Amino acid sequence: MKKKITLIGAGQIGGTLAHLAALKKIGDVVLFDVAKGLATGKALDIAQSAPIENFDIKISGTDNYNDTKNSDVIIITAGVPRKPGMTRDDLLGINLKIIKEVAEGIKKTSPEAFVICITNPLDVIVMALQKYTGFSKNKVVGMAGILDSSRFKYFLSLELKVNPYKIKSFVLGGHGDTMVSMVNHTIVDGKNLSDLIKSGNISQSKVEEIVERTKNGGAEIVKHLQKGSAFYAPASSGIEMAESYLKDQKKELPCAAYLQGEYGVKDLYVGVPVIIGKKGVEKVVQINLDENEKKLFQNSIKAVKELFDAAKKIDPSL
Ligand code: TXD
Repeated sequence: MKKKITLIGAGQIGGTLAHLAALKKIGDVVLFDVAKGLATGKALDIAQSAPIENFDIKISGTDNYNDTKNSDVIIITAGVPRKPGMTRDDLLGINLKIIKEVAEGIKKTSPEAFVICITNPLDVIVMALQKYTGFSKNKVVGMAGILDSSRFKYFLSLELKVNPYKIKSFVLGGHGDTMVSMVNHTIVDGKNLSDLIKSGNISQSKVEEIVERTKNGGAEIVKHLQKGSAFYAPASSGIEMAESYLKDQKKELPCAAYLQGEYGVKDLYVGVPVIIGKKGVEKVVQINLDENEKKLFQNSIKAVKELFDAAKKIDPSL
C-alpha cells in the first residue's frame, strides 16, 4: 500500500519537498496551499516529469483539507519566510495564526499522521502545533537541527577538503542564534575534530568562525536571495525525517522534539538527537555534555522558553 505524504504549504520548500518525494518515490504526494492554483500547478508540473524520471507515484494539488485525509506523513511549511534584516523570531505573530489554522485542518483528517513542522520560528511553532492538534508528542516533530548540522558539516568539509558525507556531527538547541554546534562530538572521516585542531589541521579560530557562519546560515542566504529564504537544504532535511519514519530506518537525527525530563528539561520542544522510526520519535538520545556545552545548551533553552512565553501572550490558550 503506497504511503500518503501531504505537504501543507506549496511554496519554495513545499514545492521542493514534493519534487524530492517524487524523485525518491517515497509515496503518493498531496500538495496543499491556500494560494489559489499554486499547489495544483506545481503538482502538475512535477507529474509531467514522471516519464523522464520514471517515478510512478501519484501527485496532486489542492486547497481542500478533505483531499489530504488519512495521510501517513504531513510536512508543514505553511507560513511566511524572512525578509532581509528579519530574525526568525520576527515571524512569530503571523505564523502562529497560520499554524493554528493548519492544525484545525489536519487534526480531523489525519489524526494518525507523523507531522514534521518546518515553519519558523521553528521551536515555538512546532510546540504550538502539537498543542493545537493535540496529537501525541512523539508524532509531532520540528525540522531544524538536520539543516543546521548539515550547514556546519558542509562549511567544515570546505575547510578540511573532505567529502561532506564523511563528517558526522550535530547541532543542539533552538533553531536560532543560540544553537550549539557540537564541536567535541564531531568526527571528520573517522577522526575527532578536536584532535584535528590539536594537530593543526584546522585552527580553533577557524572552527569558531564556522560555528558562527552556521548560526547565520539562513540569514546569509536571505541576504543573497533578497526575496525568500533557503529551501533546497531545508527540503532535503525534511525528507530525511519522513523517510526514517516511513521506512522505519531508526536514524539518529537532530530534531526539535518534546522533552519530558531529558537533559533536565520538561514540557518544551528543543533540538536534540532523537531516533525516528515507525512509531515516530522513538527515543531522545541523551549525550554527555561538558560544562561549556551544558551552559550553551541552557542558554538556548532559555531563548526558546522566552519565545514561547511571547507566543502565550499572543495566544493565551497555548
Ligand atoms: O530550518 C527551518 N525550519 C527553516 C524554516 C528553514 C528555512 C525556511 N524556514 C521557514 O519555512 C520559513 O521561515 C517559513 O516560515 C517556512 C516556509 O518557507 P518557504 O520558503 O517555503 O516560504 P514560501 O515560499 O512563502 O511558502 C510558504 C507557503 C506559501 O505558498 C503560502 O501561500 C502558504 O505557505 N501558506 C499557507 N498554506 C496553507 N495554509 C495557510 N494558512 C497558509 N498561509 C500561507
